[in-house]
Amino acid sequence: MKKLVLAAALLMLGAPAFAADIQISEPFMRAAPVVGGNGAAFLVINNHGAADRLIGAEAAISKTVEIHTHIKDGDVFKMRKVDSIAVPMHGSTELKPGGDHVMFIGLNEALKEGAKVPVTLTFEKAGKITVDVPVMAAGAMGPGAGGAVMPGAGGAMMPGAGGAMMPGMKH
Ligand SMILES: [Cu+2]
Repeated sequence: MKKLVLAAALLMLGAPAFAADIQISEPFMRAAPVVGGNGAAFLVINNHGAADRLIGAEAAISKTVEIHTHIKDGDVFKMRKVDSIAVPMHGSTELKPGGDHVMFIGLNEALKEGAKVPVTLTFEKAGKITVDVPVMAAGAMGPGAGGAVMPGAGGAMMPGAGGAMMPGMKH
């Protein structure tokens, strides 16, 4: 029943019917003060249809947008670009800090807390879905956490890395 209501709502908004199977919830990204730096967005992909895959993302806020995951290399978590993220049939996939995320490389502008950033996600079957992603505090762990900031996680810099953010801390 919930699915039917959602589908009807999307149709009224003029969204393509085929995108109704995919629903995005709890999107957020972290404030990032440095133009030319990096940002990351996190969200939950809910799939009410057949298995699908997130295959790309676009946004005007940065020169490059990639889909990233974290891999454990010894004791260190490192980010790595991936071609796609699987979304199971009638299941959900969570993009969250420390795991999968949408990565914005080379920000055209600073990401200020309180702003909303349109991000277009491309799915193999459902096509393109644009989400307004709210910018939360640096180090925020998500909307469900009440905007709680992980101590020491906001804007940690890796010494000698030319100002690069420490991947494990940033995401
Ligand atoms: Cu990343």
